[in-house]
Amino acid sequence: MRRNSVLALLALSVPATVSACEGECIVKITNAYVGNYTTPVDAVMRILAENLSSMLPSHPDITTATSYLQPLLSAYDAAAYIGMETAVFPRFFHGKCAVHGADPPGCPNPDCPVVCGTPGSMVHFFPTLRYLAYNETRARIEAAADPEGATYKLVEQNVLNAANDHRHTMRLGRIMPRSTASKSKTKTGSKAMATSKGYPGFRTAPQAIKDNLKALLAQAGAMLSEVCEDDGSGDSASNLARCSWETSMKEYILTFP
Ligand SMILES: *[C@@H]1O[C@H](CO)[C@@H](O)[C@H](O)[C@H]1NC(C)=O
Ligand SMILES: *[C@@H]1O[C@H](CO)[C@@H](O)[C@H](O)[C@H]1NC(C)=O
Ligand SMILES: CC(=O)N[C@H]1CO[C@H](CO)[C@@H](O)[C@@H]1O
Repeated sequence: MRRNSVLALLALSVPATVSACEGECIVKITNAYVGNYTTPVDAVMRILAENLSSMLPSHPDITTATSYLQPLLSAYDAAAYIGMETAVFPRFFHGKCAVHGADPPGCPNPDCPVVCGTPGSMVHFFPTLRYLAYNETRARIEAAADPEGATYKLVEQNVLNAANDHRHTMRLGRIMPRSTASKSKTKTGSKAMATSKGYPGFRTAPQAIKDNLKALLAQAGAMLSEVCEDDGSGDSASNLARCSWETSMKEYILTFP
């Protein structure tokens, strides 16, 4: 189905006047990048969940820890498409290549050395395209993890609720064994009760958890950088080895007229 429509589009387009990447071309290339980024973004979520789990006294499993982080992923998902489209197209790859009505040599396809909104130009400036997509994804993740934002507050509330539930469970857990405990265990039980009653952590723990969560989420952008192997060289040809998808992306881009 999809293949047919691409072929139909190719057949319909007149090669003499190659259009800039517009409409379906923009939508599909944007979707391809957002789609490819689901893997590294999920990897970041997993690292965050693992860290979060080790930070919480209950050490929840990864699925549970991920559920606390769900608002983060939802915020990213909601912003990913429009953010990517804006970062790649209006901001950089826009317009036709023709200068005074004539296409410069090598333009528009398949390797157009002029920055313009054609598939050929996107292929020629692939390292820039790759970097724009990465930078945008990183900015979206960082925005979602911003401690001043509404998303962050939701995650924080989930985490504090989890920590609170755990404290209640622990309290019950300590009372129960004591009531059924043999005499030899009573001493330990009483000690545990005394500790939990005057538990200094009851007041300080939420603040410590808040601080740890803040430090953790501040690392989200850096985690994507590690997952993608961002070496800090921006749009250089060798950068972002793990978030490049160079061969398949170039092929895909050139399926557009
Ligand atoms: C990277 O993303 C930030 C935040 O969206 C933006 O301000 C900046 O211009 C971007 N840099 C590039 C090179 O696109
Ligand atoms: C997150 O976990 C990784 C390994 O699991 C560890 O190296 C890193 O220090 C942790 N980061 C934070 C901010 O807790
Ligand atoms: C790893 C991955 O998701 N690669 C895909 C990136 O996008 C292109 C174009 O849609 C696909 O062909 C790749 O399979």
